[in-house]
Amino acid sequence: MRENLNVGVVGVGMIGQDHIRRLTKVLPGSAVVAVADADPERARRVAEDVAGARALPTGQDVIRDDAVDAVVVTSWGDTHEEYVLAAIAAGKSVFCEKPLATTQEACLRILDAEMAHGKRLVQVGFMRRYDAAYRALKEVVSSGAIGTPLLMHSAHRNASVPGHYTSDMAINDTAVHDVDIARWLLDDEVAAISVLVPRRNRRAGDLRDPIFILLEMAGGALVDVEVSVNIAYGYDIRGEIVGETGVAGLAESNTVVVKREGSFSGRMPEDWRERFVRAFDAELQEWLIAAAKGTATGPSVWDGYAATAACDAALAALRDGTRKTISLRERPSFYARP
Ligand code: ISE
Repeated sequence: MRENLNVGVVGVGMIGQDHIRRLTKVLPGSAVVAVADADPERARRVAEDVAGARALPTGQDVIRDDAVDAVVVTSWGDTHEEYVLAAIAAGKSVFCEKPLATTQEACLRILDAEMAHGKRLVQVGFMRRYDAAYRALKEVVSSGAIGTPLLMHSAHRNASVPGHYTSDMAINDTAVHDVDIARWLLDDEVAAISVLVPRRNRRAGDLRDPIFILLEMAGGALVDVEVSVNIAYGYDIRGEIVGETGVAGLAESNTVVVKREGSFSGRMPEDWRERFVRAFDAELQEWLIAAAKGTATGPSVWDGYAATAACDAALAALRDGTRKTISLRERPSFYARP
């Protein structure tokens, strides 16, 4: 097992730089030794700020570099397949930010490659599974305290989104988290999906915002997902599960309530980096531990495939307004439930 893991980072935008910060300043056991980005000048600037890191021309160069033991893929979603496949071919553990890939066909190519390799190498960045509040919610549901889950309500609210954000990203870059967390909390697969679009938020420009997604789980539970990406007041993640004998839901994420002048208030996170900062730390710490042993744990390629398959169906439902059924490949024992 490697004592100190040399990590290569492919894609040094917002999340890539945040992961470099946690790998070099927060978590023990690793060093960032190589970075690359579609913008070479940005890669050069980022490398300058990381002791011992080199900016290389391409993501492939980072993955192939002999000094790199393991790879973090934080590039554009459309490029994830190329880089994850290259890491598997190089036999290097890889942390891939969500989505695993932007189509289910691409996810299946990764799945076939990892199975051919013979052991897990890929962890997918579904960080909500490492969030203390979601872990507490799963504990309540798994304990049977509220009976069999019947419904789940999920709301995913961004205060705003960057200019490059598209209506499709509301599903395959944003709602993909809600799909994965519903699968994880309910321990079930999505069997069918419908998408409705209410009147547009006037702050949304050309984006279809908000959107309403209905997941029909294979076991019979229903999950409704609200995706609002111009909600203005803050970054607000809601989750509640309705069981036969009770309900369990995420509490407000603020740690302090201020009461003064006849009112009370609490702080809203600005964005996902603030709301899930501890969860991001925990997921990367788990990855480092497994990568030091030359493997991967946590959210798997199967989880990435199942979430993207649901998002593919949601995009199709968004386009023609009809309900879509989802039929996944039979789950291989290689990806058996833990
Ligand atoms: C972003 O990529 C994330 O993963 C965040 O968790 C999500 O809230 C945001 O909407 C996405 O764009």
